[in-house]
Amino acid sequence: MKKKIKITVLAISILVISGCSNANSQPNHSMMNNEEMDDSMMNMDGNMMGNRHMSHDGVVSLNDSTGENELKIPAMLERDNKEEVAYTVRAQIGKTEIFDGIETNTYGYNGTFLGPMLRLEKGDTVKIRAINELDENTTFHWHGLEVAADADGGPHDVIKPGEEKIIEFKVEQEAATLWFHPHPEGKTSEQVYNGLAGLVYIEDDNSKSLGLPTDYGKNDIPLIFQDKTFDDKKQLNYRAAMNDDGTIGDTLLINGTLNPKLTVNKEKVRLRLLNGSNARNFTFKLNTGDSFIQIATDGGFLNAPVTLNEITLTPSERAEIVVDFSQLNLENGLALINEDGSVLLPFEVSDQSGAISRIPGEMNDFSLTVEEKDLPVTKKVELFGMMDMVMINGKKFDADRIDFTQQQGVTEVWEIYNRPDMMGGMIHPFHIHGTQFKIISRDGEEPSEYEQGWKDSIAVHPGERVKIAIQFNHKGVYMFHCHILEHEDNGMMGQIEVK
Ligand SMILES: [Cu+2]
Repeated sequence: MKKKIKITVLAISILVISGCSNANSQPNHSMMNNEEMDDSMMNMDGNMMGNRHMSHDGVVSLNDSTGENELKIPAMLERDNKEEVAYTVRAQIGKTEIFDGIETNTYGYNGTFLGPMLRLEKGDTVKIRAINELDENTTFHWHGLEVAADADGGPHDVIKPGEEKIIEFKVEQEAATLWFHPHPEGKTSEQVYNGLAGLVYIEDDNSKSLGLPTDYGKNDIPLIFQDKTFDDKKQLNYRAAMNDDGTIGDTLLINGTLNPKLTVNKEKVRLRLLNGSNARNFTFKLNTGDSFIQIATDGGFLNAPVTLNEITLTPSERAEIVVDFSQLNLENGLALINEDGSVLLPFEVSDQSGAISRIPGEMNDFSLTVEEKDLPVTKKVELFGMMDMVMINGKKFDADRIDFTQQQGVTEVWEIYNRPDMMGGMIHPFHIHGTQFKIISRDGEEPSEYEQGWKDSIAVHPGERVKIAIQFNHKGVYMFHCHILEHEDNGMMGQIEVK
């Protein structure tokens, strides 16, 4: 009897720690590896285990934002000089006052927490002096940028403590909201969790001529969503919070702001959403049930605006949406909320009418051609596993192994399959470096309108087969991996050499 009670307590604590969850939305495995799972299933009262993943109680909810702090807007990074597009980016250790009067140990770029926004233009030749002022190895990865592999900042591009590297590339892709973060082998999750993440905006003639809201920080707002667990000293104790299946926290920070609110005018406001979490999925909606307009995916504008009531972003995915505060009923308060109702970002709407902007009916010329649709599948990726037993095509990452090769400039079709396990499986957000791809189909069906645009990360649901058309414009060895950062660090990553 005593043993049984102990096991039940264990099972409950596992439930509490990791949370069970909806297979459609959240990481949902507990803190056991395969063998432990098998053992405990045999030892345990079947009822408990049997219910574990049937229950859709969800992972730990986020605390509602009280809205007591105005949202911080990342500074736009100044160029080093006027003559060339040169920037200096330092990875630093610091202390940040996230909670009033308390210093939290954090990492940041050119500051103590998170990083600045780099605004690049299509056609720019960019030079970045990347300096590692941490006391551990790091890399500078430009997520979503179509650059040569030696500029991409994958695990091979280690910069040691106290060292620096000049990174050069030409911006050849269209306007988009991208980001940068570290990518050292086995340490990505901890470094991102501690605060290393920044934004890259690309603008081009099209983005500047569309008439969309473009006043940075006023009606063009970046929103980096990250969930954290703070210990009783209000520290980010990654080792204590860490879950091999994806570290989830109860405390939301947006742009590093605790309990944020956003003050806006009665105008159209563009929100550039980035899920910068280690593992949490977000489904964004307005508390009033009102719709909003999506205008962009990870890598560029949609051809036409899409009206949505909610949008789900898995880790590393972005979307740009426009909320028209001149058209909404503000009587009962307006907020961006998560799927489960938790308040992410309350809005305070001033009486000012704000700027005149518009959402044009035509924004881009993205297309999936008949030829691309008809191409045979030439690369198969099978995502499988959980916790630290995660693999791609049955293998864990090996820096010395090339998994695929592809010719530069040649489009191929990849099929990504998320093989479910006995627990039902979980979503894996699959990311490919150095390129933007097109979704051909999900389980044979045309993707929804809101995904008919450039993507560099895609949520692949348990049991789902996704086909994408993908081309690399540069050479070198690139990573492809699950963007649940603990899965990436646990080896759910492979390498493609573009020749
Ligand atoms: Cu994964």
